[in-house]
Amino acid sequence: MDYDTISARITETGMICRGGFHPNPEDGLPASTGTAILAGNAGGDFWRRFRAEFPAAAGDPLNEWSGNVLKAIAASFGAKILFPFGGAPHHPFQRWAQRAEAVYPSPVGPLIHPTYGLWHAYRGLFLFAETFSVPARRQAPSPCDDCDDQPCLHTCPVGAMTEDGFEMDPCIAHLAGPSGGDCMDFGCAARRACPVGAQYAHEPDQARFHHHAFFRAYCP
Ligand code: B12
Ligand code: SF4
Ligand code: SF4
Repeated sequence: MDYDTISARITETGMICRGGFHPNPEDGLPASTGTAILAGNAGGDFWRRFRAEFPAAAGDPLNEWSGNVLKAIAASFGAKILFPFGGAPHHPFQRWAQRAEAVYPSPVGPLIHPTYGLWHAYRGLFLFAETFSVPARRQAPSPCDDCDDQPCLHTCPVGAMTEDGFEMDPCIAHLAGPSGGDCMDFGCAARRACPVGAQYAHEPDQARFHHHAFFRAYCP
């Protein structure tokens, strides 16, 4: 087994390989795991591929689609796979991601990536019994370290992004109201205010899909 082969298979799907690590007991993975490889997405390739296969997607087929695609890859390699979705208890994907690649907690919740900014997500973690080499974790600091203005914390029209975390109630109330359309149609304004990785920001169709799904799931 080798990292480049797995990475190439993931790239064929429109997703990307997000690094890997050799688990230790604190990672909470099965002791039989020699190597863990993370798959995720950033940028438009992933979205266009999904849309080509689900042109009029309703509900939440994105998890179903990415889950099926990654399950097939795992089976072909004889690997196990874990997913970030599927209800509580949630797997600690953000913790695993920080083991696999240079990503850091941002003030607003999602991990920030030096290239993709806040515009990336995780889709699955492959567990291989074999121990094989993975690329060294990139040495890049958090973009937040040099961001004095922190526009992500000062742009939300209802102050739902705070230094103490994300407050869902004011966000959902705003999305339901007459001025919530900007976030519903173009995505979270606070996230869009971050200057890092702007070229990876969601396309309007993708932004609408995610925000409508978020709203449907959490609107009381
Ligand atoms: C529940 C959940 C939510 C809830 C609550 C979020 C929360 N902050 O608690 C709600 C519905 C609000 C939500 C919203 C969103 N979410 Co969400 N969510 C999840 C989910 C399913 C579980 C999170 C969890 O409780 N994990 C369990 C704990 C034990 O895992 P963990 O890795 O240890 O994670 C926590 C700690 O590591 C801690 N943390 C992270 N870094 C550090 C560093 C230190 C030093 C410490 C002490 C702690 C700490 O923060 C994590 C979350 O609480 C994850 C998927 C997953 N399985 O992780 C996605 C996930 C976190 N969400 C994601 C995203 C993109 C979003 C949204 C932007 C968009 C959306 N999908 O609607 C919004 C953003 C809201 C916001 N500002 O936080 C992405 C984040 C990707 C990234 N770049 O990091 C994830 C990873 C899903 C994915 N498929 O990639 N989400
Ligand atoms: S706006 Fe600045 S502080 Fe906020 S996530 Fe982006 S880089 Fe980090
Ligand atoms: S979606 Fe809009 S209302 Fe909700 S946190 Fe982002 S900017 Fe604020």
